[in-house]
Amino acid sequence: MRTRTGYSPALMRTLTDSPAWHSLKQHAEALRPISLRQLFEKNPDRFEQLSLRHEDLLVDFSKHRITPETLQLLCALARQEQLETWRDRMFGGEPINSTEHRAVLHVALRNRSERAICVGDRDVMPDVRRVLEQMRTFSEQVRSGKLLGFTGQRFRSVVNIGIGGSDLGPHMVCEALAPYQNEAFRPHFVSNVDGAHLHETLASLDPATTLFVVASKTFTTQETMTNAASARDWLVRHLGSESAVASHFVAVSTNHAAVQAFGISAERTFEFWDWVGGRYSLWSAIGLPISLALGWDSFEQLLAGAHALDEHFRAAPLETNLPVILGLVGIWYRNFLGASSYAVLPYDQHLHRFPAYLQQADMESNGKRVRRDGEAVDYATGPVLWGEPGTNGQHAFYQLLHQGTEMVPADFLAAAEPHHPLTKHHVKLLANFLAQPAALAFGRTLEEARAELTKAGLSESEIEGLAPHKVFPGNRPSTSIVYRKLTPYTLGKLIALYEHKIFVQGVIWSINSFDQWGVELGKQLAQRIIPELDASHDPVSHDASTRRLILYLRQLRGSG
Ligand code: G6Q
Repeated sequence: MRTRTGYSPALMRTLTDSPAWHSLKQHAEALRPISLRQLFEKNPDRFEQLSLRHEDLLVDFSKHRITPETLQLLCALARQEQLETWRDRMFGGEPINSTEHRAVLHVALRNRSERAICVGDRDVMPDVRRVLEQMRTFSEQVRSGKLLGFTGQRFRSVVNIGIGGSDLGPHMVCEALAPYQNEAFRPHFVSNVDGAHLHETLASLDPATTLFVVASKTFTTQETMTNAASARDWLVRHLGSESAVASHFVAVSTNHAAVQAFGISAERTFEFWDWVGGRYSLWSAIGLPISLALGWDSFEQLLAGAHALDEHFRAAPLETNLPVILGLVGIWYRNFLGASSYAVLPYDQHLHRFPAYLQQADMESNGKRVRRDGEAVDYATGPVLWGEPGTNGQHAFYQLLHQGTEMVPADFLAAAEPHHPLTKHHVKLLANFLAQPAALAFGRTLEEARAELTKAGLSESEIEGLAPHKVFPGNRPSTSIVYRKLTPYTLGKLIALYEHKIFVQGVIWSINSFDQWGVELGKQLAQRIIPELDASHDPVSHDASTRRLILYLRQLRGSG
């Protein structure tokens, strides 16, 4: 019997019962007592054997609690779970988002080759190229001043109104590539339904020179529709005419009818498709604020970088495949060494939104507890992802990374060359970027701590009291990622690297990384509560806690 999702229960066996899983469990037990210090002492070729390069991007896996054998066993797990087949199914446009019956084709959006990419028997590339051309023309017209606002003035700002996948990607990219922005034209992002976000953003803007992009795949999202309506009111109020909306608003959506009902014409609507997932959409017209703020060449370079990484992911053997190894190393910690969180620590101020962006990409994709076939998993899936730029984090949460009771595998990222002229700063930044992973990996023993305190002239009793606190257990794993400079091309590669890493892990865990049912329930409840906040009847249908909170809020707001 085949289920609705097309999987035959008779053929199914649990991942945790599989040969590759068992081998990894045994291997983990054997490796557990061996420290990174010992692994480095035993094998002087670790760096050569456990680091990978793609163009100028170097990824060093050698400070992980792994050996070359670990990678072989992890690759065997990937083969057992048919990673290559799943990868080809994604690139082949098959509906691998099974609960929504959709293809997953963000790779088509940045396909710079002549290769056709089909959904069913339809090549999607002509549509992709048509919308890219529409974006290019529009961005160039706005940036050059050919397209003007309602009062005949040049646009100076764009406000992207969107949330989640329609905000985090373009926002992160515009921040990451701020050195490519033009002073005369600035991007702004409004996502939160908290009126403070829109109110404070608009306060600094001139309506006559402000362009709004309403970015919403569905064009029904409560936050975005509320912000868009208030932004339209603000514009009409200041420019004195409803007709101003046509010149100052554009939309990015798959819902043409709702866009038209809002008052945005078909020519000012940028299309995308149901095979583009929200959190994978910055490469589509959702990237319009990027091309507006950074210019078309930069946007194309971003696509080109991602495409280069896609080609690597598609063709490189698993053993030398960057996203595959990054993903498998994550599986190693999550499933075999018990790590529950994962930190991304860019030593790159421009990447300050990167952890927040990856938080959505990773946690919304792999934060799932049932497999594709609907059965509950009996193993851990996506970890908690978090992070902040270095060196700021060093003066905050790194204490826990070094001496806490949790092991948190971390990715450290840094560029060899900065965009600014303050070279002395950059040397210090890089020194910290190198020092932290080394301190985490190799730590400081009790003997070393004692020796340091003796050298500092402390008494024997002072040394005994203090030395245990100065011990760093070490053996704490990290990946170091180095690139020449944070260009649009490099950023495209980095994002695609993480996207495919998430895909790899989803395949191993047999989960659908491309739906997000977990965001539904809270949304439905909020819709029910909206009228109740201003009503006078007792909201008895709620649990006792929610009911009393509603009543208290009504009282504080003066309506209860
Ligand atoms: C992303 C999610 C989610 C989505 C937002 C916005 O993968 O689906 O973050 O992007 O809820 O949705 P709309 O673009 O439809 O407004």
